[in-house]
Amino acid sequence: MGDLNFNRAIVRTAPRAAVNGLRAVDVGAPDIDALRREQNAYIAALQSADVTVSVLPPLEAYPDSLFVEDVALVFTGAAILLRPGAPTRRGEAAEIAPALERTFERVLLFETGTAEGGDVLTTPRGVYIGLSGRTNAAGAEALVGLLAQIGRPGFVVQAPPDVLHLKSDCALLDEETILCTARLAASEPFPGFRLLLTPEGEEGAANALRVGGEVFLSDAYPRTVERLAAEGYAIKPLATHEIAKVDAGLSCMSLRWRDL
Ligand code: CIR
Repeated sequence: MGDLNFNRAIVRTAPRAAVNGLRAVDVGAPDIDALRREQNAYIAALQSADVTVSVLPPLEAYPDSLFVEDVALVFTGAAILLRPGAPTRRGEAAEIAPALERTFERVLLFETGTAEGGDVLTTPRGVYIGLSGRTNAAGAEALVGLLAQIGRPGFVVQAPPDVLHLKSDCALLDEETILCTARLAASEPFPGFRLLLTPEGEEGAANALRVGGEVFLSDAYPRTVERLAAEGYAIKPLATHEIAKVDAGLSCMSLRWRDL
């Protein structure tokens, strides 16, 4: 259960510059106060699931820096510092390095290609790395090598076209079940897992997050909430209206691991 049963998380307060965050389609800038309310509700939800949350200070030079998931991978006792594919986000890795050094016994450095944590689905059976516009083949290969050093098998898969990250389209729900969009499931990327598909038109719901006994799910997708509730999952609906304007969902805003 180590990959589901987190008890620690790192988040970073949204800078005012988050209104300039990267987005594929501009539907208007997020409202910074409302975005911060969404982030605060997310932090509170982690805390009520008994996760100890370290909050890093905002970085005004990096509009997307609240999406800490993309700059590192974290595991019990070890972290891997990544190299984001988005040029405007590359400097975020150096900014988070001191917090990782303080927290983890080992911090492995990533040297070749690019990879973002949004493309990495960690499961108890292995770590799935999605090739996307942000994670390239050289980066994925380098990551497989680094994961091997900490005893985790890595598998390279393809994220669907026109999707930001692999995890824009999937989330681990339990040891054997993945919430997945139909467009990702079509390439059969997760052999041996049971897939629960997001209803058509609710693809955005796939960026969910299992924390302890609950699944954090965007409140914008009622049919997915219903589907997962019918499968017996306890749902924690959270607002994502503002962060969705900068292409983010519920996994993006934290780095999560189990501290023994
Ligand atoms: C970006 O384009 O990098 C940000 N606006 C959104 C990052 C979302 N991160 C994630 O899904 N892990």
